[in-house]
Amino acid sequence: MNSFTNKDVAALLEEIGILLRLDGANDFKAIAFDRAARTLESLDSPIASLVESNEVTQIKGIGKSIAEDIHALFETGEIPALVNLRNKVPGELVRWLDISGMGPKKVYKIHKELGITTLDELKSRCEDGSVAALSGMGAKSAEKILKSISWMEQFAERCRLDEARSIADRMINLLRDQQGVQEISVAGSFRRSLETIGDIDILIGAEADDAPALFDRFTADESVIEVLGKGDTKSSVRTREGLQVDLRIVREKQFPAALLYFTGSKEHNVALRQRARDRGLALNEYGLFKLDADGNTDFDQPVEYGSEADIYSRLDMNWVPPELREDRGEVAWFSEHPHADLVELADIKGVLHAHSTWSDGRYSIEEMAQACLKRGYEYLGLTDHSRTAAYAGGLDAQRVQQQWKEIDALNNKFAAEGTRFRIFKGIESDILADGSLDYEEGLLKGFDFIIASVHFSLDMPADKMQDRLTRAVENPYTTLLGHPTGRLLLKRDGSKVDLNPVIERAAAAGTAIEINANPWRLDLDWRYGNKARQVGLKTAVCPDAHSTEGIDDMEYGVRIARKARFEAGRVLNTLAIEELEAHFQSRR
Ligand code: DGT
Ligand code: CA
Ligand code: CA
Ligand code: ZN
Repeated sequence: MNSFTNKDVAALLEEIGILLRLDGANDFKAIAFDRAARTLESLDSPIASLVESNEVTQIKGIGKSIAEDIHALFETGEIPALVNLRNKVPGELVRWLDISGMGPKKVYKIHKELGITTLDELKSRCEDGSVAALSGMGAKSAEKILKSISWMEQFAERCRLDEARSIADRMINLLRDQQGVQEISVAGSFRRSLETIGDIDILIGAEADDAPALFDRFTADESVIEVLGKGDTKSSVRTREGLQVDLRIVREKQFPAALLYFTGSKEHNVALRQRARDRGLALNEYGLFKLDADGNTDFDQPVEYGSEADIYSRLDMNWVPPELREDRGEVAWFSEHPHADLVELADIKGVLHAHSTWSDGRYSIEEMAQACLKRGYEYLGLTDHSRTAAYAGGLDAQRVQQQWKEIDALNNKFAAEGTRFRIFKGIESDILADGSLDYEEGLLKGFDFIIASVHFSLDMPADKMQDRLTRAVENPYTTLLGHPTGRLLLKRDGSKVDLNPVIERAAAAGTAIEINANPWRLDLDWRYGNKARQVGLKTAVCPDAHSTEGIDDMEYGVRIARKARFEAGRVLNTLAIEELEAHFQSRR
């Protein structure tokens, strides 16, 4: 019997849904797989045990034929329907889905009508006008596709934090318990929580004798599609996701210095090496050494250390959290301060910025609230879309009033049960082109809090956008500015706007700017962190959840908030219910 987690199975079913659509199948057939995948993701018991007790068909949302697919998976390790589809649907069509605005239907249409399968072919057919000539396409669509492809090419080599995370987790889990592993850590940009990752760096401390077997295990993993290099100290592979993973093995004694070196950034390393030189020392990936009379590294005179913190202390400074190692003032700070009080996931007390079926979310308000409760949160700040966002089911004034009644009823229920949980009445109000919010003042007054976000005309001139955002943050009803540039990482550029003046005005007005935790966004960019700290800007780490699983994106947002040097005290959703309510009221 093979073993799969609910998440594994959900991912495979989701893939079937996507491939079915790319194969031109009926929508209802694909939807059945989507629904089964969603069901599995939110299932409380492990699917494996339901397979064993033959109870899969009893799960609501999973029909007989999908149940058979799941049984086949556990028995044979694969789902025949998926194997067929993978053979039948050209692999590169899946990449077309990364093009902004390209759904499976469009992909299928272009693929069939023009008889093409590769990105290169798509590109040239956009250029020669064939795509524009298809019914329902036009020159504008073709141009959009071209722009998006050029983006993809530019970033083909990088991936998002969530994608890197699943690959890094898998590799670390694979290697951690192998014979001879004394220490193991991820290093590089992933350890620094950069918003996109070029390749994953893994470091192991082990005896030289154990290294070959570890490299063998690494390169033989089933997720590896190509071995890029294999040596005595380093191996590199490409995984089926297309990402490179580097594994380096050093002696346990050398591990802290190597970890420091391979965590980077290069700029941070350069600053540390200079600091070492100033103290008559040489710092490199092998360790810390004295300099000889000529100023060269004297490998015969090593300086003892047992941890990264020891090495920093030899350089007269304190340990720097990896997120901050970007040479943006951290070396000076940690030579004077013991820590930077960075916010932690455990500090986060509630969820702000979430959508329900009232607009474009997948779950009811109650389901979203229960999902928050289950994760230990105290409140849900519900923010469905406002009326201008009609494409996303934005609420008109009447629907807002109806939603408030539902929220009141749920809150009363929580109170009656003695459950310490509150749903705050929020809205994600569109910021109109002139910077105003989306409802009349009379209605705005009734919300507990308001997130103001730009969802259209993202590409207006930078100075106009600056005015638009400034007006929005200075509106007394705005609690929080949502995803300030609207970027989608590796996919779509955000608004071209200098946010520094907006941050100043927001801080002066007491308006916070969110760190959108969706790994596609991570917007506010952490690079504005120093500016934000100077002016005392507050933030909230917001999952922008459109489903219950979306709430778990919080983790990525916290990583970025740390990277931007936010302390818990400047993060609104570290406040307890009553404190947050008081904050909302003080903004009225
Ligand atoms: P990435 O992979 O592009 O997202 O970014 P990193 O930072 O993970 O870069 P990577 O994988 O090329 O190298 C990992 C770390 O190793 C890097 O952050 C610093 C260190 N490193 C690599 N090459 C050099 C170098 O030539 N000089 C210095 N000072 N450090 C280096
Ligand atoms: Ca890397
Ligand atoms: Ca690397
Ligand atoms: Zn939004």
